[in-house]
Amino acid sequence: MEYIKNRFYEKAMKNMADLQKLRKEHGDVVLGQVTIDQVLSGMKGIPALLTETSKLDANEGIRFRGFSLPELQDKLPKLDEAGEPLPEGLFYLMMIGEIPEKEDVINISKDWATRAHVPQHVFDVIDALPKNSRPMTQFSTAILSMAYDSVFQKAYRAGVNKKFYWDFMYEDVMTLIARLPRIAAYIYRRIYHNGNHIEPNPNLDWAGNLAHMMGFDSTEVKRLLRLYMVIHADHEGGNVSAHATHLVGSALSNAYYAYTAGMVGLAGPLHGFANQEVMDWISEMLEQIGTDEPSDSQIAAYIEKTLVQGRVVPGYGHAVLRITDPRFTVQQKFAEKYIVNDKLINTVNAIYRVAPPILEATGKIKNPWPNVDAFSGALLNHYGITESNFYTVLFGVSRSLGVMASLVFDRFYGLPIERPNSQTLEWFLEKAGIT
Ligand code: AMX
Repeated sequence: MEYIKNRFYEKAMKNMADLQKLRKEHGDVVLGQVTIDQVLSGMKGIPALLTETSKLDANEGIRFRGFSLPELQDKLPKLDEAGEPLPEGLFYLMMIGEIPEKEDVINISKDWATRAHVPQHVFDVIDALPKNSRPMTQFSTAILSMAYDSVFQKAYRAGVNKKFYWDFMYEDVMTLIARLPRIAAYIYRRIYHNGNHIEPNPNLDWAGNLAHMMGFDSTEVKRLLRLYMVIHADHEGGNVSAHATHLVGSALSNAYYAYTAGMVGLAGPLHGFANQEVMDWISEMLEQIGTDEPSDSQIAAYIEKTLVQGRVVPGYGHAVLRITDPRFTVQQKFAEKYIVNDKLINTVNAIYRVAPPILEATGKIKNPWPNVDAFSGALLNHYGITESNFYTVLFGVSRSLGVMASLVFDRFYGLPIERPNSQTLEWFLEKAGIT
């Protein structure tokens, strides 16, 4: 679908003059001060990255090109009015900056369907790994194994002019995204369904096809995965998966390398793996209490115990947000709309009642409210996707939309190799006047 690429070019080109002006004429404008605390607390709050696709506000949550999640649920094209928006539409919005027409979304679906063929060696690589290796290990390894046919890499080696880098990057990005549902579903069926694989249906949308290939053909699961793929797609540029992708891409690594870097970051328990940790933590709690309908006071006691053990309560807290994550609320509303009396979802809601005041009372946790991962597992579980070890792969498939769109912008804007400055402890001590 050449016209989508052309639209991206036209829109992004309009920003180029501003960007060049910023660099040439306003490069010395001071953006703020950096404190020792900011550096030692993970560079929080330092404006250090240029990311177009979405912006996170601590007190409001994520906006994609200015649109909140509820606005997107209302405005992005859906297959039917009662359904959820197609993630293809969100990708268009992140790339072009405008809400697409339904036709644009269908065209992206078709484009991805034509690119979705996964080379046989990728399946061979997955099959060569032990079946019990973590799903994220299998996923990242599979992605990396596709790097050999990066068109960006080939063009670079052939000496293409740097002003065309973005064009080749766009091609890789579209192909990579297109292949992910097949790869994710292959890993899922390999691990949990004895390798009894399901072929893609090229007439389905990207998320619908993922549900289909995982073995779920109901309208309900397709609707859930469309929602899931939209809400996990992007969270501005500084989170670990987005930042790692961007950083590795800044060395002109190809999209497969850059996205793999993002995925191994997502696999960490403080980031995307938290969606599995939430499920493990709840299972442990229910097992120890001995009921699947715990009371608020039993949950409170278990949270206290977790804190005393020096562990985190997964699904709670955030590096930027200072409110209940709107991605949590969107899922909660989805459950209220479609699900009646699910015990696990009741427990998740009970934790939401109980946890924030306890976390707040510690005096050190900056955000006592739930994040996206506190709810997602319970929803998947309700619809029969019960294998929580797999959940971070689903997060990763979705996250490709944001980080890969950003990678095209990075190459379009010609952003340079990233190289912040590091200092020794002695230097910090001197700055603080301690030595
Ligand atoms: N349970 C217990 N302690 C927590 C906590 C939680 N949910 N959230 C934060 N804390 C602790 C931190 O570990 C830190 O302790 P320390 O001073 O002893 O090292 C202290 O509170 C201050 O941390 P913070 O500034 O509030 O958070 P942060 O920016 O350092 O970390 C996050 C943010 C998300 C990693 C943290 O809140 C956390 O570990 N949460 C649980 C894991 C989780 O849900 N991660 C998913 C986040 C969303 C995502 O990326 N998918």
